[in-house]
Amino acid sequence: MQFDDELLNRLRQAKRLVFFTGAGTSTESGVPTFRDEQNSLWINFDATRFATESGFRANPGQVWQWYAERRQQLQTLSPNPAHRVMAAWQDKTAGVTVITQNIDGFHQQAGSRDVIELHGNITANKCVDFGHVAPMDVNLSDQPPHCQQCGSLLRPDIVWFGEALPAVAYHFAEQLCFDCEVFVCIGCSMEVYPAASLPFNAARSGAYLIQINPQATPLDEVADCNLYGKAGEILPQLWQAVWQEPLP
Ligand code: BV8
Repeated sequence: MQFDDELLNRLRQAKRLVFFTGAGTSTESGVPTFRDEQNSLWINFDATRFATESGFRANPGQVWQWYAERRQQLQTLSPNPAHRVMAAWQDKTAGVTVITQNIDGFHQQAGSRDVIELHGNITANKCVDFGHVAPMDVNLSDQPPHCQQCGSLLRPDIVWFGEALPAVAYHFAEQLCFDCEVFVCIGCSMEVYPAASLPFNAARSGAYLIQINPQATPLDEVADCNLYGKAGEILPQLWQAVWQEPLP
């Protein structure tokens, strides 16, 4: 893939760079997306039953089991070159932050140190009544375990539909949109708010906005550069074009 000089210079000279990622970043790791192909999660599972608090309360065993199966699947998968390029970039640019909608933890596994998880992490649990954080080694039995502090049911500590995003995480993410010089949006359908507002905020604040996605999205018309293709293929090529050296 050919990249234009302005794109390469912007990435070389940036002091503050944000990678904003969605499910498309993990597609090449084997993780299903949510909306864009026949095996996507919300095409095969009703999000109102599996990704809302009311759905969990109506059928806690079914929802707990569904997330247990997703956790088990993720344990057999691993980060792909897209995650590894973003991790390597933090040793080239002083201020690199990953803001992710993903809950798979692959950015941290790949070595990214500054990661903001807007929608939580699938390995974490909390209780449904008071949000008491549960120990990581909780028995992931078939039925949801009970909170050791209040006895209510445990649930995945992730953001379901109709739930607020973690306030501190979202505040820092919003601030980064105003401060960064380059904002790279990777594998996002731009359909889920308020996270999807962040790339638009960055563009309005004067950041150079790059989008990597095989499909067009609502962000196309405001991006300074749309790179149509797979993140796991484009990012290693972009690394080579910017730094003129192989990916570590
Ligand atoms: C909230 C966790 C209010 C669970 C998820 C306006 C403002 C605020 C809210 C709303 C609003 N309008 C509507 C809402 C409500 C709702 C919403 O946005 N609904 C949409 C669907 C219309 N938002 C909410 O409910 C949010 N909460 O607003 O609360 C509030 C406020 C205060 C106090 C109380 C309440 C919560 C949203 C989070 C929901 N949680 N998941 C789980 O994972 O099980 S949603 C899910 O969507 C994931 O989190 C995911 O990250 C997110 C976004 O999806 P994408 O990551 O973009 O993935 P998708 O499959 O859609 O697209 C994949 C893309 O990758 C595609 O473009 C594809 O082309 C591309 N791709 C594919 N392969 C590759 C690739 N790209 C690169 N390389 C490849 N190889």
